[in-house]
Amino acid sequence: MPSVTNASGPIGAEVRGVDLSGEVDDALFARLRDLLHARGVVVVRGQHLTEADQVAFAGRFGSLQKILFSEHLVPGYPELFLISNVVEGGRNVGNTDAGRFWHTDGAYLPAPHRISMLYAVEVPHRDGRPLGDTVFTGMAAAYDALPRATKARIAGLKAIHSLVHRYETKTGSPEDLVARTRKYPPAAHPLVVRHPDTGRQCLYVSEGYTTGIEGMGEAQARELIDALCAHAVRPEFHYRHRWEVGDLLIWDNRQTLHKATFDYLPAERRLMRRATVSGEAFA
Ligand SMILES: O=C(O)CCC(=O)C(=O)O
Ligand SMILES: [Fe+2]
Repeated sequence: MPSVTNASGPIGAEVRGVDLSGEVDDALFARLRDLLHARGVVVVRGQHLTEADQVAFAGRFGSLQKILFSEHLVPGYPELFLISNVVEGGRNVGNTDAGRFWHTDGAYLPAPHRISMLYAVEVPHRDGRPLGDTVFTGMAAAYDALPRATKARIAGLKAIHSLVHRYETKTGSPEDLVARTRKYPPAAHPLVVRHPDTGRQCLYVSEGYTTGIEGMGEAQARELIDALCAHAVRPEFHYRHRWEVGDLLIWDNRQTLHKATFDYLPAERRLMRRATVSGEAFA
């Protein structure tokens, strides 16, 4: 039987004693899916997953996102890509840029990604401790903790999320990458979304992608976005994931933000394999 331990904050749970390689029975899948909805982030420890295992398990949650633009696809698996600092033959084997700022995956799309999952192949360590933690914040708890006046102020507002903006304003982005991001025009989503599975209200805003608020002047919108972002990333809403090789970390993009930690050196190898479940527009 799986053992499940909730993290101390509002999000995060750890599962041990299950094997997600090969066939995963319906009862176990339903249990993990329900846990993910309840806790926002779930780590299943101690896995040995092939690419095919990861694609099959991720596909139980819905249709998988073919990767939009990455040089770091896994040959033969268009639904997987690599996040890594490893260089082989003078070339990065994975994306080195993912998660430098608080964000939720695919917020710049009309139908943002529903669920993402990373499988840890290599994890850097120093003095026996893992490096490169991924930090999550719970957006249902963040919404609940807002002052009543703020909840009233933001009800019904829509925010603009832009990928283009992020790359255009970032120095050092290769021009061809900037050009490719222009294919994804900004998308508008409610500032407060109702989670389709839990029914909870979640704040939907991020440092990384949110650039404006519909019908609001730029300065005023910036001030509101910054205040909401600062509130959302307060430590009491966090789950900090400390990686072990063989972790499958699954998160629900509709109720969390996340950010990677770049505290490891180029020689300290980190290699993650990522699958993404497509989502739908918010109601
Ligand atoms: O590498 C990480 O810790 C997270 C990167 C990220 O933002 C993602 O995979 O969506
Ligand atoms: Fe991400």
